[in-house]
Amino acid sequence: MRQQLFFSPTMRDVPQGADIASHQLMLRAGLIRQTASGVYSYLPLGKRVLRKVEEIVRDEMDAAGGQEMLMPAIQPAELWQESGRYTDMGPELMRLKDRHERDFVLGATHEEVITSLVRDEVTSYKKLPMNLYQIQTKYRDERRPRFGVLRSREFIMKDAYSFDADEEGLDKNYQAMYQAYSAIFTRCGLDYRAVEADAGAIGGNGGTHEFMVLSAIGEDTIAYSDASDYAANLEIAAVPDNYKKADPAEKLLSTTETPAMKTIKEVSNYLGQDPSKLLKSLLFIVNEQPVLVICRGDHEINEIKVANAFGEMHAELADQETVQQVMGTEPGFIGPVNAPEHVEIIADFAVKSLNAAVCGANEADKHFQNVHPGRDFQVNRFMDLRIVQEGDAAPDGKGTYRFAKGIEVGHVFKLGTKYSEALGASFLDENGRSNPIIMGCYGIGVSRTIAAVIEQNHDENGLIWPKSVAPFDLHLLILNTKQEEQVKLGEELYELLRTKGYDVLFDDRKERAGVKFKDSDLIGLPVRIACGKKAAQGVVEVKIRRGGEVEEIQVDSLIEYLQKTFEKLV
Ligand code: 9G3
Repeated sequence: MRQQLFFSPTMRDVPQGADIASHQLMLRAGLIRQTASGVYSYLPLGKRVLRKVEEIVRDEMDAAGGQEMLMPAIQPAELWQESGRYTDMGPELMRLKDRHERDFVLGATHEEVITSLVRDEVTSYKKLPMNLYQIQTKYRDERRPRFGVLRSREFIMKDAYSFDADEEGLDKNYQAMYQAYSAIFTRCGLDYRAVEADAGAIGGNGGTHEFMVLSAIGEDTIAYSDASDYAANLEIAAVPDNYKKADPAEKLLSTTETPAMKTIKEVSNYLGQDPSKLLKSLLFIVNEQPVLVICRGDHEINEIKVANAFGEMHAELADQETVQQVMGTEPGFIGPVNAPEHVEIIADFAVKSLNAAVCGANEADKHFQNVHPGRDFQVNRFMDLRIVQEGDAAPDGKGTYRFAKGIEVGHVFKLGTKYSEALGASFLDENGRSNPIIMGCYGIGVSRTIAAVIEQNHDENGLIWPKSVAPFDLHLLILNTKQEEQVKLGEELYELLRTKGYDVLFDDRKERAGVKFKDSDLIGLPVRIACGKKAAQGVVEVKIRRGGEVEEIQVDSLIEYLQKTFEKLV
């Protein structure tokens, strides 16, 4: 490709509003341009990278038994009404009406469409297992799109759906996808971890893993063990129940004036008690029922674990007046002692060991001291309810938790029969009995993967493409287009390299050498060949972008040098 006519406008300066490297570099190197907030055009350079990533995805998905297809982005609302998600999903689900005033959604995902397709076409166990996938544009109306294509409102996803007659079949498909994802992200040159995750908006009853690319700008926090390969999204990272039962109470329960002392910090300072001796009491509403959730004062309640404790998707904190109405006082003074009968009390495991704690007295400006969980109040269930902290014991009994930030690029779910039952996708088994099809679903953020690759592969001069996803293999430069011998050598090499199968970006522009070098470092192709002052002697300068090594190479040994170089290249 001759760069003179190639549509890849580069930018010298960091564009306003682009706060992370991948967003800045995708704009500056001419991969994308913003069309609207969270909506991007992929320019030819960006489209080439998309195609490289998609080809790796296709290769591994097909090898794992996936069958590629393509579903519509415009989906009839009826399907989402059948699954119940038309009302469940908020403004993030983009909705529209057609010319006949019929309701449609813009596809945020495709469980409804694929399940309705399969229910009409697959009715016998003989047609199972099946794994269908697509690479297609998704729409999610993010409230605050940011970080370029990392959190955009339109993005490219590979989404796959597996269909099995039984759980063993699902496990096999799940494992096949798990392996395929590991191969895909490895081939993209990514440093990633597969972590246990929360099912979130999809529901389903089985396991689920997220594939996280380690990056300081990642929005997710990974909690991993420093002595095993256990890793989980912080949202669901578990703590083991290795708290010993409390010693017997030594003192009687007593009431203390704590005027306007509401927060853990205020009460702890006022009473001179360490936060780990305090009880934090939060009133949640789950399934319209009030639940008092207790944890140690130095811990944080994990709302997702509270919801999961009741098999719900959401558990929200009660607002001030609900607390007043249910507990008889304001949030800062509620507690489990003498709590109203109908309020269920659940407590984090760590509460078990306290024997002289402090908690709200369910009266304004008063707290109890010397509270003993077994004596002064009953806990319906001790559970793992808190957000783990670095240093906590990892649940597999090996080592302790460390945290890292991650970018979610893949997510695999065991769906079970949630959608097949909701939409009536069943099959006749060998005994002629009808059963709901067992499903799994598996997503990769293809456009997000590009940004993740950039986050892990750039320096102060620009991009550093891993060879597997680079938009071109080589950058061939003529340093001075006024020098006849440089032009001649450049043209000859352009032909030669292409006949040898290299994908070449040929910088034939009438620009100064300095500009060409800067643009070449910015675009970040793996290897750069410059025809400069020594062109007449048949010598070119070759630079490896990663590491910056530069060598002068005789043209007649260039092909051999490139073959050896590409073998070693990441
Ligand atoms: C929606 C909207 C946003 C969503 C969803 C639905 C996330 C939604 C989860 C999934 C699950 C899997 C198939 C490929 C792999 C991921 N955000 N999820 O279902 F309507 Cl607005 O998408 N889907």
